[in-house]
Amino acid sequence: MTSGFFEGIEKVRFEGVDSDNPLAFRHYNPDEVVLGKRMEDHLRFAVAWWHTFAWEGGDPFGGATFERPWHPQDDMGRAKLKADIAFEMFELLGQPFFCWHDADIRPEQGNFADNLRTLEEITDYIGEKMQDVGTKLLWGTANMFSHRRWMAGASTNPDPDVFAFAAATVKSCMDATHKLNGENYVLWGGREGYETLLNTDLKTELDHMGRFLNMVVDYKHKIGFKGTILVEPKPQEPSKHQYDYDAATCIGFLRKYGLEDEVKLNLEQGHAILAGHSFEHELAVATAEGMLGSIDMNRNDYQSGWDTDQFPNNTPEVALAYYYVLKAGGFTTGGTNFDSKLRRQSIDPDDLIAGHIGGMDVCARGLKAAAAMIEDGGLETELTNRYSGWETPAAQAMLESNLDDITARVLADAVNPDPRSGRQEKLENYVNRFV
Ligand code: XUL
Ligand code: CO
Repeated sequence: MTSGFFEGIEKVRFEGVDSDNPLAFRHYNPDEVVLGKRMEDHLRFAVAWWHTFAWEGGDPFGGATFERPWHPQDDMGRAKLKADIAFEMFELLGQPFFCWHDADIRPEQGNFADNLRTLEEITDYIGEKMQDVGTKLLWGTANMFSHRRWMAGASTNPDPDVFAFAAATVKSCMDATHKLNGENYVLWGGREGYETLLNTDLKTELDHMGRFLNMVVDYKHKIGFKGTILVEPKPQEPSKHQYDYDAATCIGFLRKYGLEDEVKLNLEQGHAILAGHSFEHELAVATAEGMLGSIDMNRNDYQSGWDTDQFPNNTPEVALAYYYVLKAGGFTTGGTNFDSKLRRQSIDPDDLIAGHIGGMDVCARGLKAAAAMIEDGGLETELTNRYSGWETPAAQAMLESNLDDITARVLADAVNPDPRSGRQEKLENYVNRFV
């Protein structure tokens, strides 16, 4: 028996581009083979419990608009109802994965012992539903930003007791993720940053964060968790400045604390935009370092300046994102999480379904365009041509030489290079042929 929340909505099916059914897939066909692999296995879609089920529709000027049957979220009975309805939605959409924060799935109890007890109870309950429905856990994570205890940070908090509470919380969430066969464990530094440098010892806080992450990695090995540990860059919000600013900053941090072989990145489109980058920039930085883990494919409003977490709807952008994912060899443990929330006026149950359908369709189109570009090979050929001068033995030898010898050769051969076109417009036109 279902809860009736999605009454009248049928299982969403692929009907192709000519369908006018608003609740059908036009592009996402899980079984369609793209570059030798099923689309579902390329994209590895996940629903984010936080934004889809826990967010109530509030903003700084007004409270909840959604008024779901599982609100208010302060009671275990309603936490279970929320799980029931979540799995009804996974089934309707054919979602292969989902993601959670501890605070999304169980009510906050105000103390660690009761948080632990209720987390164990709800994750056992969710584990049974996973058996029935077949939706798997892409990642689990700890919410160390909502409760007031975290207001000055978790592992970076000046109070060692908050560091301790954070360590115990992450251990409990890693245990729960491991129990549910999660494929990754995420740490987004929600309040790991500062509001003002006037009260912040930046070096101490970063050292504590590095030590904390090392403990997380040690614990992963201790319990035999085979998934990937991921950190998620974001430049600001909720803190004025977040330590995990962007992919490059995270990579530098991981190297400094000896974690570069243990931790990868969960990159989010909206966070890239907030950092003043394109999403493909963040993906290219991570893949250049072999550190691409997973993605949160929620888009940011380009005019807002804050994190709007909308479902993706820009195919050309998404195509370039998957181009880098495919070039990196595709996802291993990672996937495409929609860390997206409805707009607060979208209060109907079928808005939830439509949001995910739209996101999945745009990603499917993007993936197909990216695959076509890979198959055509045009961008790769351009790159090879552009850097072909470096293929000569003389050019390679220069990299092993020194400024004196190079200068001598520049003088002897009267080296005087002719500038060459970067061909950007031609390349943009090329990409537009595929999207
Ligand atoms: C916050 C955000 C989080 C992380 C997990 O901006 O994106 O949902 O993905 O904590
Ligand atoms: Co996210």
